[in-house]
Amino acid sequence: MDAPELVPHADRYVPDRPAVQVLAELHDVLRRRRSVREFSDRPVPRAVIEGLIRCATTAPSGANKQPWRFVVVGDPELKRRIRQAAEAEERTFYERRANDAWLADLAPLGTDADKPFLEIAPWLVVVFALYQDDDGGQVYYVKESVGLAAGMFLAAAQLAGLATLTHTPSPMGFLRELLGRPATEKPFLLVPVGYPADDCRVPAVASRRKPLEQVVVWDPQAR
Ligand code: IYR
Repeated sequence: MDAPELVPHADRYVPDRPAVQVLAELHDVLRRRRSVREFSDRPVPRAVIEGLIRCATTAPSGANKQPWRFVVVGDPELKRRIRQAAEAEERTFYERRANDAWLADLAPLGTDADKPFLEIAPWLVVVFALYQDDDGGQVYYVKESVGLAAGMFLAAAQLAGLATLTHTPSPMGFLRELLGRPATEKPFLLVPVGYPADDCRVPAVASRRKPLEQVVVWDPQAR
C-alpha cells in the first residue's frame, strides 16, 4: 500500500503560560463540576449547544470513524414523552432490578424514579453510539470513542458555565424509538443541559474525589 500523505502539525496549540499553571486553572474549573438534578428553565441558545457538540466531536475515535450521533431535544412535548418513558424504566429499576448493594450506593445521592429535570432542563442531548458508519462501513472501539466524546462534551459545558447530568435510564431502548433512530444506533447517554436552579442542591457526599495517591501508580523509576 502507498504511504499515507502526512502533513506538518502546523496549527498545534501552544499555551502562553507554563503547563502547571494552565492545569491548575483548568482543574479549578473542572473540580467544580457536579451532577445536577435540579435545573432552571432558563433558556440556553441553540448556538451554545452547537458549540458543545463541536467540542465533543474533536474527540479521537477508532480509525477516526467518529461513531456518534447527538440528538438534541428542546420540544416540551418530546421532553415530556422522554420523561414518562424514562420514569417507567426507573420505577422498575428502583422497585425490582436494583439489588440491595446498588440501592445502598445510591442512597447518599437521594435519587429516585422521579425525573422532573427531563422536562425542566431546556435541552436534552441524547448521545447515540453508532455500530455502523453512515456509509455502512465498520466502526471500531465504539464505547471508548463515544465515551471520550461525551467526556469532552461535559468538560466543554463546565467551561461554558452550564450544568449537565449524565443520565442513563436503563434500558434506554425507548430513546431509539422516541427519537426515530435506526437499529444501528444505540443510546449511550442522556445529558440534560442547562443552568442549575437558583436553589439547586447537590449531594454532600460524592463531591470528594479520590486522592491522587489512590488513583496514580508511579513507576518507581519515574523522575
Ligand atoms: N438510573 C437511575 C439510577 C442511578 C444509577 C447510578 I450507577 C447513578 O450514579 C445514579 C442513578 C437514576 O437515574 O435514578
